[in-house]
Amino acid sequence: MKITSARVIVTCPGRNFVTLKIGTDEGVTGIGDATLNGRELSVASYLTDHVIPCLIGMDPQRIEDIWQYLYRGAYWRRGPVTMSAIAAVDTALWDIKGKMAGMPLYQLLGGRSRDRVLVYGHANGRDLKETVDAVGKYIDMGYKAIRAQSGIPGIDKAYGVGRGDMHYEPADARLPTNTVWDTPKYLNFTPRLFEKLRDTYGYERELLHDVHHRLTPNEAAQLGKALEPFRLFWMEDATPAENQEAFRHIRRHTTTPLAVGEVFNTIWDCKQLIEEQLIDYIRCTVVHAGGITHLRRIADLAALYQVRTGSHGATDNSPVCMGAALHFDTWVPNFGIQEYMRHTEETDAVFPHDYRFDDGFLHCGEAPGHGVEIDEKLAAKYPYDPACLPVARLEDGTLWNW
Ligand code: KDG
Ligand code: MG
Repeated sequence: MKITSARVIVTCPGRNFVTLKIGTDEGVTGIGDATLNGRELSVASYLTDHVIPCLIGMDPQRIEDIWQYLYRGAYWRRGPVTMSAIAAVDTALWDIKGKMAGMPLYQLLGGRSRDRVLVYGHANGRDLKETVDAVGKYIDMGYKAIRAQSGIPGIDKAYGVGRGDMHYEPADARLPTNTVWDTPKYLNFTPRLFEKLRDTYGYERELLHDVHHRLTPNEAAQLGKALEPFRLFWMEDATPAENQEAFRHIRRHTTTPLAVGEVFNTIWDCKQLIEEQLIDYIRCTVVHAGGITHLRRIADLAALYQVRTGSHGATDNSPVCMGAALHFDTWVPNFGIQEYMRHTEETDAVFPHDYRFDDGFLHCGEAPGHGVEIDEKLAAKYPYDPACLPVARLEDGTLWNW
């Protein structure tokens, strides 16, 4: 069997997505997500200019060997562009293998470990009241786990606050928008938000919160401690994790569960965090961490240390990534939770899929492969529309972590 074609499809049905489609001499095709929010065309070029010429003629059944070829063979390893490109190839090849076998992807991985996949949705509001109401709406929709983010008095454009009724989409302008960050205001406000949420809705639902890399290790330790009475499912990205050791300090001072990893690309980015049991959940997902083949290695390492998975599932991961992630979640023994930010109707129409939401859980489908396709005619109607993620600055103008 041979790969006879591979093409990159860039489309913007409300937001930008990059998809790799691989064709074979047996007529079976597979697709993989290659979207890197705000840097989409770099992955498109990496694939078109550097990867696709190597793929033509290769045997698509040799998923592991092709992964190693693209990782070791480039000499330049790791990084979000390389690993998203490798992920796209890997996802498309697992899709093809599933279709050849006539089996859904989770069966190829080892079969079901669970009947359904617990997901968390995103509730956000411009202020405390709006956020409390938004959490109520998610409870009404059946969600068992809800991430709460709120506008903060005195902070302009806080992370996680949507515009109107739109899904929260941070990549909103051709050049990065400026947002302002103020740690003391955030630290004063956030425990009050979760106190109010627990007073209003009790302790039955899981609540999550994303700090989005804004705090120092000691500030993160303070916040974790202050949130303990409100029993969060997790506190995410409390401090930037390039310095994995920083989590020792946070861990020593709080029992609030810690989640990290949406910006990680390889097992090396999380090795110390996992081996020293400095986190509870690892958030890598298919598209940014080298595909199913590599994500499985990360999850297996994590399982040794009772660290569970909590894959990134923002809208900038396309339905192709979500479909593949749900098969992974259905199999992976040390599953924790899956993030689920619903895509718009336009996006769902471009990427027909067989996964479905029911009562707080997602179910992957039974179609062979990962169960997601791309409607290329419809995709062509939505040309690429460059959009950047914002930057954050302190009130004195110092650049901070967005
Ligand atoms: O592209 C960046 C988003 O994916 C990110 O800001 C979303 O932090 C995020 C999350 O937890 O979903
Ligand atoms: Mg996050």
